[in-house]
Amino acid sequence: MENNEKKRILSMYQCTGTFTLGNYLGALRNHIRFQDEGYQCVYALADLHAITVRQEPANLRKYTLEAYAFLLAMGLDLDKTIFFIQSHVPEHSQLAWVLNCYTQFGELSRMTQFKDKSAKHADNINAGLFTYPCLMAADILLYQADYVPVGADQKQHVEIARDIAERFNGLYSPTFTVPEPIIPQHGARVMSLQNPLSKMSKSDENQNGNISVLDDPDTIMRKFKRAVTDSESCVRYAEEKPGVKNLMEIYSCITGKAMDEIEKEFEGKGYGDFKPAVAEAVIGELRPIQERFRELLADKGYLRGCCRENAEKAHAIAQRTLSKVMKKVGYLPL
Ligand code: AQP
Repeated sequence: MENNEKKRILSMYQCTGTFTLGNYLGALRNHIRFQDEGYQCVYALADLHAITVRQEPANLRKYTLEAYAFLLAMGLDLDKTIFFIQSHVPEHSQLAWVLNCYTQFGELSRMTQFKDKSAKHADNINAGLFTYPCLMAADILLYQADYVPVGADQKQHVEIARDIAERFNGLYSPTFTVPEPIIPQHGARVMSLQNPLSKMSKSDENQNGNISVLDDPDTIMRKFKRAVTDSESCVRYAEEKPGVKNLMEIYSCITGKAMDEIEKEFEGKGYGDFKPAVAEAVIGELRPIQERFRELLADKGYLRGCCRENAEKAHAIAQRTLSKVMKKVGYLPL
């Protein structure tokens, strides 16, 4: 049941690979908490966005179902949160087209993610990559979302969604809620274990740099043991020690310990003790989720049922917004 009194939070995740520890600690874990903090959460897997970069079809299907099961395994509660797959709700593509026509070429040209991604995928600078922010605006505006939790890299996309909403509301009459970006308080930015100056990413070519949330304990231990640190061998939180700083942030995020507590815990000990301790904390955090994930993934019928039911719930909300929009732009009703 839709609860009109609760503020609505919208978030979507790309299913272009297995989630990393960065996605988990920086976003997913915090976002799931919103469902118990008095918000109505509408979450989705952004498979329409995913194909702005070429995907292997079988992998996209696999990653989508796995990501769906993973969020449920983490505790996403379908009685409180609507959780669906973007391509199952056609209103996203429909509204995106309309919003394309209310967004200027110049605005889209200024998006830093477009510049970054087109530099990274120079052989496939497709129109979808360019108009991605219009689809993202549609994702948000369809649900009349009040808040969108974002990392700093996505803030520009929420701003353009706000601009598009205000423009449309101004041209016609109030149609869309103008969304606010929120940066969750406990959102750690997890860096690559091999290059602690760049963020941990699903698409990192060096798989030793990222921890996948489905990595087994031995792999997690091995990756942490190989993590790039420095020659000082002292567990100290400092900007000039980005590798150690990153490991301390991961450890702190999981154990809840403050930096000075961690420094004290490892006083007189070197990285040979610290790195396995971080690995153990991560393994312990992920173990119960991985177990639940495997049970859920074995029950594809249940997962498909959840996808269908939630797509219907999402569609019911999205359709209301889309029909208002169609009426306002002057489309002849069927
Ligand atoms: N390293 C990170 N630290 C903290 N937060 C992170 N997020 C991503 N990486 C880190 C946050 O995760 C959420 C979901 O992200 P996404 O799946 O939509 O895509 P992304 O940000 O593009 O993640 P990746 O892993 O870097 O994917 P690729 O490699 O495909 O580009 C977002 O809230 C994001 O901030």
